[in-house]
Amino acid sequence: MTDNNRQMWKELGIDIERHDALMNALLPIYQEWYLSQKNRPQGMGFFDFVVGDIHGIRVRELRQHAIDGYKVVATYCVFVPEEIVLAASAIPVGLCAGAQFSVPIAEQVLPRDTCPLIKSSFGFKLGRICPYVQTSHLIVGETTCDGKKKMFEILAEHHPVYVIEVPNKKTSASRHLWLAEVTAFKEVIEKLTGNKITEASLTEATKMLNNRRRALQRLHNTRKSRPAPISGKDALLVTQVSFYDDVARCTQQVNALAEELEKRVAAGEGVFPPDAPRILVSGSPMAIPNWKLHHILETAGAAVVCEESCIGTRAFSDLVPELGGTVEEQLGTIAERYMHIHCACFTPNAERLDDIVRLAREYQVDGVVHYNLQFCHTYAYEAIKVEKALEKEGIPLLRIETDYGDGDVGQLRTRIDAFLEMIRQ
Ligand code: BJ8
Repeated sequence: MTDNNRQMWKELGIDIERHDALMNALLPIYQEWYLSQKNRPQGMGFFDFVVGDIHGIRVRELRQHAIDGYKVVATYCVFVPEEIVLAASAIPVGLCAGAQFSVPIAEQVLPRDTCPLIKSSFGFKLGRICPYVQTSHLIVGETTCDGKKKMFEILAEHHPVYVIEVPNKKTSASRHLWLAEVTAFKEVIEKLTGNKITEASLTEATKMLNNRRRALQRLHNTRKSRPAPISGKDALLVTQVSFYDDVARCTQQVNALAEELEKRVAAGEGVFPPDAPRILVSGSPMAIPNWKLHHILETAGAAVVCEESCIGTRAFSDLVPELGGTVEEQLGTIAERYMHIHCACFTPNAERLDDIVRLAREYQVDGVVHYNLQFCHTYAYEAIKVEKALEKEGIPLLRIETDYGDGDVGQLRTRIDAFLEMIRQ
């Protein structure tokens, strides 16, 4: 941690003592869980560097952007159309919400029986620990689940917040509401930035984000091979970093990594033995630095080869068709693309079940682990349907409900060991 960083954090109003405690907890875990992995691709060097200076260089870039008169827009959900943010020369940043560290701070205010993702994100702001939050001019929330939408009301007492209404169904009436919300969001962003979104700027932003999605698709395609050329932990990290790194730079780095992985696949090289049980993790998102489940699975001998999650396939599977047209026409195309994110907040949500079965086949998995953040009711209820869908296909499932703490690690290890043993037989 350089003196320059500390000075910047002070200027951002960060609670330095708490922040030091967070870094002192986080970086040794990264060292132990990530850097100790064998035969990692060289392309992970960039992502190690990003994590090593997680609150340094990128925050400095965002601050410079703000000093130059532009805006930074923070988000928590893949439903926020980043195309609109970029098209107004603002920078979208997906906020961290995956750390246990900020949960007790949030519990001073929020009900304890709230999902850890909500508590973690709120605690980062309340505790003044996250320089990304402090750098942002606006946090964009959504109405995807009850806990989040009520938390945003309280968060608005501490930071400028705007909430987008995400419908709960995928009917044509819901699509109309969603398009109206996307259009209203464009107006909010234009007002915030003072920049008019044009046909050209929206087209350009769409291309940039599609290129990042294509790069992520390319990387994740390599995980379909046996043996997998990259660990699940590393692949998860790449997706996590893609939420806050510069879009063009990240795209370039992901493509470089994907190229290396394609060579590994061609040479039949991997990071696990070819007979390691292949696992699809499906469910609640794993925001950075939530690596707990992947770490337990992979240190138990499994290979995590896919995440059906918003920090996974839901973030990059669908592109926005690059059709051009007027701003209104492009907003319509963008809105429709986002309606293909099969979040458990939708009812019914059969498309997610289809996706899980399809991904299980494409990635040649031996089993699925359904990952449920504690107190996340939408995913917990949907797990019942996931179980039935997978049973029909003869694909084994393990349902996990957990938080960000380490209190249940021993119990999780025992259950995961038994699940892998059952798969191996
Ligand atoms: S599109 S999954 S990123 S809402 S906060 S629903 S874990 S109780 S995060 Fe999500 Fe958008 Fe949907 Fe994806 Fe449950 Fe927690 Fe709510 Fe959560």
